[in-house]
This record gives sequence, structure tokens and C-alpha cells, in this order.
Amino acid sequence: MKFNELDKKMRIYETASDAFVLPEIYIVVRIDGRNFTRLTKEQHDFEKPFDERFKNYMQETVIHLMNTGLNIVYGYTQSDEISLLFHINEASFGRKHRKINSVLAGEASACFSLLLGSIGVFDCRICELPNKILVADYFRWRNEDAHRNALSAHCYWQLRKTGLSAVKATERISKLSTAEKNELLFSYGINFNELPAWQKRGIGIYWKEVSKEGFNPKTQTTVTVKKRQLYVEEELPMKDEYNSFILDLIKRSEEA
Ligand SMILES: Nc1nc2c(ncn2[C@@H]2O[C@H](COP(=O)(O)OP(=O)(O)OP(=O)(O)O)[C@@H](O)[C@H]2O)c(=O)[nH]1
Ligand SMILES: [Mg+2]
Repeated sequence: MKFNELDKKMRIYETASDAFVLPEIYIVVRIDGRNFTRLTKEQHDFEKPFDERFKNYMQETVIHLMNTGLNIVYGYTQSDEISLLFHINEASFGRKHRKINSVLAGEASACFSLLLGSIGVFDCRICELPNKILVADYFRWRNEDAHRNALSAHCYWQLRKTGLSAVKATERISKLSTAEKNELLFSYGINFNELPAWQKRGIGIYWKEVSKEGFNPKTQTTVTVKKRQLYVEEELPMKDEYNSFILDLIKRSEEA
């Protein structure tokens, strides 16, 4: 068989399941650490429930992903996960699922591993969202998930500190309402409302246009240039305000 014939024959098997995201559908990817319960608690000794250094690695990984040449409007991270919102017109890799998922999982794993100094692996999945309202709800969902998990995680580790086993602590927390979890923390002198916002709501990263002064050696004059720069928001709003924040980012990205 000639190579051309072999190439044509085999290519079908490689591309048969090459699904892509239709135009005008918003792409949000969620990248999540694989087995990070083990990584954070057995392989490394990160502070529990939240560790500043771990948070910085996640943040640096988001910044790396937003600088890989894809047009990403917004990056969000909480716990061991990262969500990225693509610009509505982003067409890289023909919007193919397999290519987007594998490239982003690879980029995130490589960046995080270098920061950590050992292997840390991420998976990646695509959410296809047919309108902006759903995009805002997607981010609200992850933001509220962060809030709920932070409250439970603080309770869990507080109970563990007092000598309760993992099973007993989990069982105790499963029976508590949100108000009771707040009270439990309060009884140990912790006011949940006063804990750092990044622990409760995650961190948002987006592009801001800034004016910078530069020197033009040709004309020997000072010039002002506009540059896009990533901005890290550690005090994200919540609930309806967060929906508005996301909708505003989308609006600005589509006007630009
Ligand atoms: N110690 C510590 N652990 C963290 C921190 N941030 C996230 N984690 C842990 O990361 C894990 C994330 O949970 P999951 O993504 O649900 O579970 P996983 O073990 O990664 O499993 P898969 O995602 O299914 O592979 C939890 O165990 C969190 O406690 C941190 O700042 N400190
Ligand atoms: Mg994980």
C-alpha cells in the first residue's frame, strides 16, 4: 500500500471522534488537580485546610495558562481547580475538545510541577455554555462551592485538632447546618466572616488596560502606551454581585 493510501485510511481512525464546540457557544474549561488530597496531605505537607504557598502555585498556573496564546477573558481558581472562560470568538485548535483539553491539562501540569518541584497532574474538561447568563451562573456555582467547602474544611480541621478521628469529624460535620458550622468555629474563637476572602470565594484573574510611560529613542520623547496586564482579584464579590461582575467582563471583552 502506498503511503498516501495508508495515511488516508488510518487518519479516519484518528479523527473519527474529533468533536468541536460550535461557534457562538461559550467555552469554559475546568482544570482539576488529580489526586490532590494525597498530594497535599501525604506527598507534601501543605497547611490545612488552606496554604498560602499552594494558593500561589495555583495562581501562577492560571497566569501561565492565560499567557499561552489563547484568548482567555477570565481565569478563576479555588482549591485545586481552575476555570477559564474563552473569548466568544476564540477559534484556536478549530475549537476541538480533544486538543483544548489535552493542551490545557498539559500546560497546567507542566507549570504546576515546575513550581512544586515534583509531579502534579491536572485533568481538563470543557463546559459548553449557550449564553452569558449561564456563564455567569457557572462561575457563581464554583464561587459558592468554594464558600461551602471552606466552611466545612475549617470545621473539619478544627475538630481533627481537638483529637477527633477523620471518620468522627466527617460524621459530625455532615449533621450540622451552615449556621451550626459557623457557631462551631466561633466556639474555637474563629469568625468565619473574617477569614481571608480567597479561601472562601477563590481568586479571579482578568485583563486590565493600563497606561505606561515609555521613552521613544527615535523621537527622544516620553510616550504613553496602553498595555494589557493581568490583574489578580483576591476580594471577589458573591452571589448576584458576582454574576454582574462576570457579565461585565464578558461585555467589555466583546466590545474590545
Ligand atoms: N492542605 C491543603 N489541601 C488543599 C488546599 N487546597 C486544596 N486542597 C486539597 O485538594 C483536594 C481537592 O479535592 P478534589 O479535587 O475533590 O479531590 P482529589 O483528591 O484531587 O481527587 P480528583 O480530583 O478526583 O483526582 C482536597 O483534598 C483539598 O483539601 C490547601 O491549600 N491546603
Ligand atoms: Mg482534584
